[in-house]
Amino acid sequence: MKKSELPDPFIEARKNKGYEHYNDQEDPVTMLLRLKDVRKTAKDWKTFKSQAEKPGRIVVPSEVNIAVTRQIPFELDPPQHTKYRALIEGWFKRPDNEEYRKKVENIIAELIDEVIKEDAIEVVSDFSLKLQSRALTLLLDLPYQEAETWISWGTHVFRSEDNPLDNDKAKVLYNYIDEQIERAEKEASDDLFSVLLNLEVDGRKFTKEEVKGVMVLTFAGGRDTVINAITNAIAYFGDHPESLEKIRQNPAMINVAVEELVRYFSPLTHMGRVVTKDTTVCEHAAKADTRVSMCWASANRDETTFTNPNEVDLERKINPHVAFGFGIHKCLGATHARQVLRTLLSVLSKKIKSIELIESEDKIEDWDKFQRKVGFEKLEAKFISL
Ligand code: EMZ
Repeated sequence: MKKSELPDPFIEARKNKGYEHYNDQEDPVTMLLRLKDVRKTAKDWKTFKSQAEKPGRIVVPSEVNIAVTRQIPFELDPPQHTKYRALIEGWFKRPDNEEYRKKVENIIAELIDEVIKEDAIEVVSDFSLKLQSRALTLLLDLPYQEAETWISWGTHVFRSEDNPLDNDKAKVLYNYIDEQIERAEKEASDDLFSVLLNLEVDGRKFTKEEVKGVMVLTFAGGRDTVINAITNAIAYFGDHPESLEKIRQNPAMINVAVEELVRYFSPLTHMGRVVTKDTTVCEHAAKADTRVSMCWASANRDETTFTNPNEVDLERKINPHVAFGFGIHKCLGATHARQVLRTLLSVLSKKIKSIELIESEDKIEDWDKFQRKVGFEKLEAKFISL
């Protein structure tokens, strides 16, 4: 098996039943595995709600034991969701702009120039974590230096090596956000903290808790997901130098190529919802107050929609993937993530001839019946310049 391959562990269960149970900290989840059911569930926010009583419950694995703040707009439903989303959406679309793209390009070019000089690097910590953190300074419009703090947090803001739900780690993020809110309160500037503090909802200013809710989502939602996507992309081009060459010859294919990589990688395996009334999904009874999850990773390999779903086809024509979610809650950070990945492909193709993959350790998620490779714990590689 090639290092960059991400096998589909859901294939049999998806074909046979369409769902499977996952026993998550005594709050079981029914994982929905087919694209059709995933979409239907995402659309029906009245039956499958995001606004759970306890914050953290729609995340799988559940974060109720570490979540002190409701993530906004992610853990709200209409009408609240609609209001908050409309207020902040414009800010999160800024990455779709030439000036922003240029800045992302500078960050990536500088990083690639750094790693080219090395004999070998560990991609997760020496490349992906740095790129995610540095690019995030653009999304938040904070000084570049701020990335150093975020790099020191490691790849996940709530997970550490020996603890999948690490309270101490969560506190580092929460305290940091509190401090930044205080800073922005004292001295207004142009960054996202200041912008949020000045927003108005229902005729009053955002509370600190609301600002915090948006910021926790911004830091947590796009952290390991983006890091895994970047590392997986490096592994992919390591295994497929011919694809890099193809992009070099035809950069116009980059947008389509990124959608295919995101489909194949599906960096967020699934997202949960709380069932509001007794119902059925996929001919399976779903009781009120239990949880279901929409398994994006499985849906994105659904053979009834995608031809050769387990192959990466960088020119795939029909690609209605749900890697960024679906419906009213679809990923707020997707514009930024796409810009980072598109620019990464562009700069790589201009500067790099090939990437030699040396050693690796897979990152495997454990969902009881399914073991899913989502990326790498470690990936040692050498970048070879053109
Ligand atoms: C939550 C989630 C959001 C969660 C869109 O995804 O991402 C996870 O990585 C976080 O742990 O808290 O933000």
